[in-house]
Amino acid sequence: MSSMSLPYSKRDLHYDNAKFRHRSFSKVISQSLLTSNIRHDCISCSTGKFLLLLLIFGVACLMLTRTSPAQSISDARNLGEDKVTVFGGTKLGKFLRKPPRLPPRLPPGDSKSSPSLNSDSKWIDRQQSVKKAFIHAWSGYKKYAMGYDELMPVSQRGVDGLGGLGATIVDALDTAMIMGANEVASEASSWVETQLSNRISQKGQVNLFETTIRVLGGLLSAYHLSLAEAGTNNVPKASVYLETAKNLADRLLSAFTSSPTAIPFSDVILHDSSAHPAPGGLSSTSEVSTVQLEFNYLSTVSGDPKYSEAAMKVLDHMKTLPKVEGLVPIYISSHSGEFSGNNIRLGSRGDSYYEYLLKVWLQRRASQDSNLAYLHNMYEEAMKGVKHLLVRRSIPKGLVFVGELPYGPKGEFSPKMDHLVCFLPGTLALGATKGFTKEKAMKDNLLNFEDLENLKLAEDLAKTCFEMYSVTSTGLAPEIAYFHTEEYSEGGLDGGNKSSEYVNDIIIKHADRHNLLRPETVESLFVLYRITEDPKYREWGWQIFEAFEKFTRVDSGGYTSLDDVTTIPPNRRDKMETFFMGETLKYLYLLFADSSLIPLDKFVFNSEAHPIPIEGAIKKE
Ligand code: DMJ
Repeated sequence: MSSMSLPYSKRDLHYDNAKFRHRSFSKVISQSLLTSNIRHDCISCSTGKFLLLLLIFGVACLMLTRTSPAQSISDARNLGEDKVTVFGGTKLGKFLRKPPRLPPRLPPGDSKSSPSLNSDSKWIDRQQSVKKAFIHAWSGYKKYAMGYDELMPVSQRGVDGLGGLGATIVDALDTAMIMGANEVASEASSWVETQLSNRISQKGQVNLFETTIRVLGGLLSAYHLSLAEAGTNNVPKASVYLETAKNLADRLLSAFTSSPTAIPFSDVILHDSSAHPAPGGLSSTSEVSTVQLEFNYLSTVSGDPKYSEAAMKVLDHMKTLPKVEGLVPIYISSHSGEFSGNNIRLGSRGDSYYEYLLKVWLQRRASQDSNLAYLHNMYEEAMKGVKHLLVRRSIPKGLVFVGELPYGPKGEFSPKMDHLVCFLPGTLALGATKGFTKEKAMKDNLLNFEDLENLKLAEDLAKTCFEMYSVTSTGLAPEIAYFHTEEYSEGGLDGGNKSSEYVNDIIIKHADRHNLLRPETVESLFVLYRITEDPKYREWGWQIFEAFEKFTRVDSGGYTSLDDVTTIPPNRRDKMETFFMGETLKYLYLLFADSSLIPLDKFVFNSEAHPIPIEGAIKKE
């Protein structure tokens, strides 16, 4: 490849080593005792020994009496509708949480002078704003669309765009549980308990992928979280979630069993459990490879391997197919089992193939009986391919972006990047540290050169994804952006924010100016914040949240997608996608939460943001 296609040179890597000089509080105390003059003065006299003992006793007391973040939150806030109880304050917290990292509580007068307490309370406030937004979204859905898949908040009605399984309810349920939005959680859960099984046995055509990531994934997370919250294996609600999940998955399995190859059909008729290929027999590559986390977990908790076996055959088979430096075309035939066409991209129809290679490996890598190293190899090879073939820099300001190869590796490069590609910074960061903080991963020597390079790319791409928001008049990203390069430019198509440094780098075509309330950028900001602990990711997330509040909130209830993010006021599209409550608001809430809430070394988030426990990382169910 020419150097043009290798903007990601090794020279780009530089690390802020000062960050890794951080030492724990106890280490600081013990090291200063061992090394400073105080040691000589104190230890040589009995007053000194007494003082030393007093100091150690004091430190021990502080460590034992630190308040949990959840406790701090419930003390600090009372939102009225829902008493704020975050999972961390319940039994779930006891076994999911690492010791909280908040500082000890100071008397009221002192807290003003503490920058760390001030900044904690800023994030607690912001977290509560996200929770309020979630409750507002639910209030619109409940008023006008209860039982429908989605809310049309402007025309105040519901619509079934996903087969009629009340997808918003199931998508939102675990978010409500995580936020401690108790009223929403109880309304959503009673709908699931009383209505969903009937719907599943009566409804018609659903898409295997959409139903798996949203409905099956939502049920499985709710199952896990309700067991964890109760701290016991015998929770009636949890058994309903599990039974409903099995009922649904048993029907979805026909997509696998009806196909002549390992590649499942794309659609299932729920009421008769029949399955059908997409027109032309072509499935999206991302769809067939984005069901494994859910089917694997269902096998684990039901004790029946059939779900996992069917789903894992897809990846097993994909391992054997020819690829372009680990990259794959966006279509695959369920008739032949082969990829179709040459179109390679990490946006729509390609995206979560790469995401699940990593996450399925993370989910199962601790399990004794499976050797899934091939998934990690496929992931690593693909990321090398991304860096080699798809990553470039824009001009004039040098934003790093991921383009497409619509005609394969021999065809022309397209500097087009879907908003969907913004899942990639999060995935790259997760792949680099396996969910640990960068600090810990560095300290424990867990990062090889590839990991460091991927982490750097993750940070650069997260910036680009953020700039796709801040370059527009509304502060919201378009569905698709193009990047100005030596080979590609188009005038008069900027995002409208003339004060953005990147206004000449990002091109937004008229047809691509809509915003569907998508989660990918805030998802990546959340993962990058957890991993790097750099507060800029929280600030960026807050900026995005404020723009959602300003332009997409519908006063009567709910939030709406927009037609054009480059004009003010933007035309409203009249749809609240289920992933706004399932993903976007969940990731924003978690971005502002304590890092021990749904920790990344214990959970993988499915493609619809439903957390699924990593095998062996938390107690057996
Ligand atoms: C979600 O349904 C999932 O994240 C999916 O994998 C891709 N797109 C939407 C959200 O944008």
